[in-house]
Amino acid sequence: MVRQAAERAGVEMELRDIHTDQQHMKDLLDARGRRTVPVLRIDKGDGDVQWMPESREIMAYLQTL
Ligand SMILES: N[C@@H](CCC(=O)N[C@@H](CS)C(=O)NCC(=O)O)C(=O)O
Repeated sequence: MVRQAAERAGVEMELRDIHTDQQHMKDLLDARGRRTVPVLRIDKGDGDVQWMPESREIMAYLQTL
């Protein structure tokens, strides 16, 4: 659903699969302490990175871009 919302919003994003990439799994666990997905990793470009969980919240955010 999140991927479809991103496509509808015309937002390009890198897809990271924690089940096929152990580094992505580690990054998620380091950031969130849990492996629940989806999580949107927002790189603000100034060194600040936000990890946004919850598909509904992510989809709402994508619509603001
Ligand atoms: N309320 C969350 C539910 C997320 C959720 O249940 N994710 C599942 C996969 S669809 C998951 O990551 N389960 C494994 C776990 O929580 O460790 C959302 O809508 O994003």
